[in-house]
Amino acid sequence: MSEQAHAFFAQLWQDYIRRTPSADKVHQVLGQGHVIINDHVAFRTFNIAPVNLEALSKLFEGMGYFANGDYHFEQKKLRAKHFEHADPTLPKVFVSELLVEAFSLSLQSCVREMVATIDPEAVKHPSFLYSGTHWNVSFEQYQALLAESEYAAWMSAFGYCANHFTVSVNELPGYTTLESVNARLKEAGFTLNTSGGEIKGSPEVFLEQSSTMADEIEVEFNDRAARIPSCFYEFAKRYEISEGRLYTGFVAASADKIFESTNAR
Ligand code: OOG
Ligand code: NI
Repeated sequence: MSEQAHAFFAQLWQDYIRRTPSADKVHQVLGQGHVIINDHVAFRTFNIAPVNLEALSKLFEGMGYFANGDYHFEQKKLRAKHFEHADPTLPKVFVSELLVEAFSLSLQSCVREMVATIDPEAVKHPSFLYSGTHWNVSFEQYQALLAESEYAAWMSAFGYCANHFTVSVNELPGYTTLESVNARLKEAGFTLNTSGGEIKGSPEVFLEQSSTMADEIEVEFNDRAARIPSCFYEFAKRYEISEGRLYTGFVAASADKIFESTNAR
């Protein structure tokens, strides 16, 4: 089961770097030849069958993951869960879903049309999680979604893929603080997400996080092409909740700001 998960993340990474040109550069700058260990990977979806959080949870549970935390984001109208695996070399997984019924009827119908193009059979295989978009919206539709929900607009352009990978700073040779990681990234020319401060969280909540602002890439909409924010890289440092045991959860107040890494700069 763990072998299948390792193969899944290798495929997911290949798909992610196609729309995240800076990911390899992050590895070069921070890794200096060492292997980078990822703390977690994040996915986005809509709360509509057959692609809701529950459906995606089944894919991870099928790979040996178990759910271990629920999160709510009232303003952004999202909810999320995180998953962990008994194999400590596998990343944790953070999956959120948009509460579609909380938005305008026009957003709802646009999203429902997008979801209706998905073959429900495809959702039964983990490769669905890097299957991208199953629809092709116009740039005008993208902008209409953006006016209500950056998350909905991002989904319309990129669909199913890793939204970000996350460097585990605890396992990063040569660095002990997130401040020093951030300083190195800025020196190398990366733009960090400053929403809620460069560092979100603290040792008191057992988790500190920072992230780059998403790369901008050209996306082919059905009427024209446009450069828009794609995916980003996150950095996480975890603290012990008891001797030798690092916190494995997430912090909703910090996650709320990490979501903004796909905002336009
Ligand atoms: C997820 C944002 C939350 C974290 O580590 O708190 C998150 C997203 O942007 O889809 O990844
Ligand atoms: Ni994250």
